[in-house]
Amino acid sequence: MTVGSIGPAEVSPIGTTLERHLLDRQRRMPEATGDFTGLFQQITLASKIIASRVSKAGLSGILGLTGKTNVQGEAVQKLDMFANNTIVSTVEAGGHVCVMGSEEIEQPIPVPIQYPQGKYVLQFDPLDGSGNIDINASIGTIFSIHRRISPDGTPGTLEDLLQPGRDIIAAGYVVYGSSNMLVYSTGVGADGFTYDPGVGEFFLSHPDIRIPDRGAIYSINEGNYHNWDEHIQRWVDWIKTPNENKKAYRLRYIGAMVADLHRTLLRGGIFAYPQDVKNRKGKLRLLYEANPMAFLVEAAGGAASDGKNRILDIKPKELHQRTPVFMGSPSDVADLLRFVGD
Ligand code: P6P
Repeated sequence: MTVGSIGPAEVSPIGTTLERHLLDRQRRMPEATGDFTGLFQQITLASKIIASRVSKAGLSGILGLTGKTNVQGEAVQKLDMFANNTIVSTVEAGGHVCVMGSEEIEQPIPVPIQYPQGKYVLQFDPLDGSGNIDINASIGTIFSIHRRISPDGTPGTLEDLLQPGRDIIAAGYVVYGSSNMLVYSTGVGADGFTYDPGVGEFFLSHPDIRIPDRGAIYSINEGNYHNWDEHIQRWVDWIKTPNENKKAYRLRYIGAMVADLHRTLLRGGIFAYPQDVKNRKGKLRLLYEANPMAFLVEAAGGAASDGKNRILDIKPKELHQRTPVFMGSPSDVADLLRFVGD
């Protein structure tokens, strides 16, 4: 087989890079202009830069690489702002987006007028779970892409950002862990790519991820038990109690939504961050945490609810609004809803 003749259906001898996967997808869409592929490549580049800096974060106390002044005496941004600025500067010049929304920035992020105002809208949590950095636990980047609804060629608007999750055209995350993985979906199925730092590329390692119908793990911060509503307390008491119909579920909680949901996608089970007396609307953000992760979970065959409604059906009202989150294996989410619905 000569390398040049490999078609999309054949497996390349070097494995399938993310770029190859995106180009194969583009070739299957005659109307594709390459804008989506270009935007995705910019996001991927930003994630590689972030991964490189995150891997050195542990040196900050020694080399002043993070959050202090570095060896040249330059002020160095905190990692989450570094991640935010890396994504913004990598994407804005590409001409594929008209506006961005970030957990780190209060207002919509406009694309400078010297750049084309593209047809897409990008929202992201640049470094989810950044509290885990100091203990070298997993963190991640979460993103979602919508099409703009404001007139083409004009600066993007807040309304472009306040679209429901069901209108997302693609979403993904990068988890910076024992290995760095990127998982994305354009709506049907989710594909996982593992980063090879020696090559500097993501390679397809988890094609067509499908979440099990039921798992054996529940993921929730039980330290909030006494702050929860009674029906959540009853659900947690039930899920960890064995009976004649079920074993006790095991508790796993990494403290970074992207990592807990990555495990949930691969192993099944349920991730929950309910509302509580301190966070009556929940803690997690709808637009750049819950929506993209709900899009991915549903694309992999799972379910994602706020306890009453499908998360992707929520009509956003504010850029940083919060929502309760229950997502994972469909049967596990259905069990939870039986308690919440009581
Ligand atoms: P808690 C990280 O700070 C985060 O936003 C999510 O990634 C994570 O699931 C949650 O908060 C953890 O919150 O209150 O359990 O530390």
